[in-house]
Parts: sequence; structure tokens; C-alpha cells
Amino acid sequence: MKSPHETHFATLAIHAAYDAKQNQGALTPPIHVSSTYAFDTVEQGGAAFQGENDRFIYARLGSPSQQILEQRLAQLEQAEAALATASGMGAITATMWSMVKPGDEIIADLSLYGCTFSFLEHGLKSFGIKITYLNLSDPQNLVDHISDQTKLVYSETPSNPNMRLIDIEALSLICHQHDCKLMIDNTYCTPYLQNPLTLGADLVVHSATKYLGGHGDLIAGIVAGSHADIDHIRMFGLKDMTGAVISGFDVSLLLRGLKTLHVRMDRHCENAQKVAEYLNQSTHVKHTFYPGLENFPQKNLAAKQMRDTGGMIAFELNASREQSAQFVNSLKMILCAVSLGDAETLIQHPASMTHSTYTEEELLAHLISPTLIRLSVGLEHIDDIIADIHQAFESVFDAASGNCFSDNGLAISA
Ligand code: 3LM
Repeated sequence: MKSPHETHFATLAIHAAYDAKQNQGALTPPIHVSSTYAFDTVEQGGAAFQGENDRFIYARLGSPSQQILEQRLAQLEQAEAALATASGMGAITATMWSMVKPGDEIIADLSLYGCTFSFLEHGLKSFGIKITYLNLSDPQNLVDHISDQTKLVYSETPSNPNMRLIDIEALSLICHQHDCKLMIDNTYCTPYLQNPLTLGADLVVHSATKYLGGHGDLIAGIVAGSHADIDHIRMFGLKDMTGAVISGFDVSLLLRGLKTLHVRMDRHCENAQKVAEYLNQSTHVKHTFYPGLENFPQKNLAAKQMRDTGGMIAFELNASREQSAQFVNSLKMILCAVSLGDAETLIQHPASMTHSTYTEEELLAHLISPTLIRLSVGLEHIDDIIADIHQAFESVFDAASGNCFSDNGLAISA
């Protein structure tokens, strides 16, 4: 096999770090249920604890199939190493616990997944870590604020739930003028659409629960970065602080999901582009936030750092909060559910659901409109997705006002 960087993404997602022929021809690596691993001698065990050999010790530190998953994901993210965890929050918390100590500062973007915000605001802050939220879409805000106290800059791009982007390369250059690491949550893009480490980030995390797994049947997380950082996160953040180890069964499901990631993502992107265009020209929609739209404010940045524009859309209706809820409740096929990146199209109202840990003031301060709706466009037929949105609009808004949609070439009956 060619070196990882010469092999295409699709091939790596299916083959990297595993050779069926070395495993009696089994295409799927086994699920390891062993909690502990035997040594030949005390000396060999001691050397394993010192990191002087690569023997497995105990399942909280890793297992053979988990190692395949980690090496495969490291190759997909073009990282030296990766660590799999029990959840996306397990990856975020193990990483942050490992990177800062009391008195240090973390600068985070204004818009974050609700539980990440909660961990920073209600968790790390109470342990003496200074947390500062900045609008990192403008790198100058980081230049103006960063200091020797700042040890970590953290952002999602696109952000959950409002689809703001940050310029990974620009922020990494600023961080590296200080003794500071840039950590990017790449959940919305997956390594298929964006590789933060190649753009200068030091650490990349994922909720693997989402597109990486892809079928809504597992909870898992990933962090990727340098050997030194990943070893430290494994041996301290995961082993001692969180203990959030991934189960062998979820390793297996995740390896299976990864095999079709590129195929699924292509269709997610294609469907989302059409849904975004449909929403964008509807008189019922005030704003549609999707990087593939001509009127998306950060379209050029998306083109610079993303290979395609993803499966997530945020939008606001020309309607009250009650009507927005009525719209979601009127959908028939599209499911009202948190999470994202599944085959099913999922819709949710962040202010009531994923971001309900925010007060009304915090929502506004963090640029999350209380009427924003989040859509994870799935893999159903595009006409059926749009038809469902269309019928929900009709049921909420006055049908007597006629067909509010211009002809977009999609077969929608009024
Ligand atoms: C959600 N998000 O519906 P887990 N980073 C990002 C995420 O979106 C998430 C995590 C990390 C949602 C989950 S809300 C109760 C359901 C960008 C999760 C955390 O620990 O694997 O859930 O990942 O937006």
C-alpha cells in the first residue's frame, strides 16, 4: 500500500490500519471485550506502563480494535495520532483537562455546542480557568486579546447551531506567536470536508456520534493531534480525569460507519445545497445560513478551507417563536430530534433543546437567535425532504396567499 498521504480518502476510510489477511481473512476486526491484558513477565508489564513497549495494558487505555480505529482516523485527519473516547464531550473534556491548569485562559468562539459552553462556563471556570468568549470570525479580536496566559483557543467551524465560520489558518498563526494551541471541533465537516491540522490547528475533536458513525446508533468522540499531545490526553485526561473510554461495540460500529463516510457526505452536501436554495427563496424564511449559498457572508472562507459545504443548515422564519415551533411540529417525515449527521433528516429548535443551558441573555450574547431552527439534512430523496418542508409551511402560513415559492425546478405541487 502507498504511504497514507498518497492514498485517497475513500480508500483510507475502508482499509487504513487493518489488513484482513493478517487476521484470518476477517474483513471486520473483532470486538474486544477484554478489560485487561496479560504480560509475559513483570518486567514486560513495567515497561508497558513506562511506555517502553506497545503492549496493551487495560481497556481504559486502549484495545487492539480501538487502535485500528484511532490509526484510521489519524490518517483521515492527517494527524500523527488520535484517541477514541466514549462521546464527543469525552474527547473535549479529556483534551481541555489535559491542556490547562488553574490561572490559564481558554479563549473560545462565541457560538458553541450547548454542552461545550456549559463545561467551560459551569465546569472549568469554577476550577480557576479563565474563560473568554470572543467573536473569532474576526481574527483581529484574537490579536487584541491573546496573552501569555492564553493556553488554548477553541472553536467549531461551522459553529453549532448558527453556521458561523472561523479562519483556521489565520487563528493558528496568531496562536503560534504565543505559547498557545488551537483546538478545532470538526464535527460539522468531518475530515472528508475539512482538515484543521493541515490548516495549522494543533488539536481536532469530533463528536463521532454524528457523521462519522452516521447511523444514529452510537455515542463516541475523537481527538487527533501530535503524538505527544495525544499520549498526554490518553494517559492523563482520559485515564485519570474522565475515564470516558469507548466500548468495543462502539468501536466496531464506528469502523463500519467510516467505510461509507465519503459516499454519505457527498449526498448530505448535495441534498443540503438544494434544501438551502429552496429555503433561501421562500418568502416564509427571513435568513438561511448555509455556506453553499451565494448570499452566505463567509462564502469565500468556506471555499478556502472546506472541500464542500456540508449537510447542516440554520434558518429563521418570518414568523413568531410560536409559529416556528408550529412549523417544526407540522413536519411529517422530518423528525424533531437533537443530534445530526444521520441518514434521517433531523430538525430542532436550539433555544429550547441543544442550547437550553443558555439564558435568554446568553443566547443573544452568543449570537444564537431564539427563533433559529437547525436542520440536519439527511439522505432521503431530495423531493421528499422539500415536499415535507413545503407542506409544513402551507399548514402554518395562510394557504390562501397562494404558492409563495418561485420555480426552483424541483417537483413540488402547491
Ligand atoms: C447536538 N451535539 O444535537 P457527544 N461537538 C459538537 C456537537 O454537536 C456535539 C458534541 C460536540 C448534539 C448532541 S444535544 C443533547 C445532542 C459540535 C453534540 C458532543 O458527546 O458525542 O454528544 O458530542 O448538537
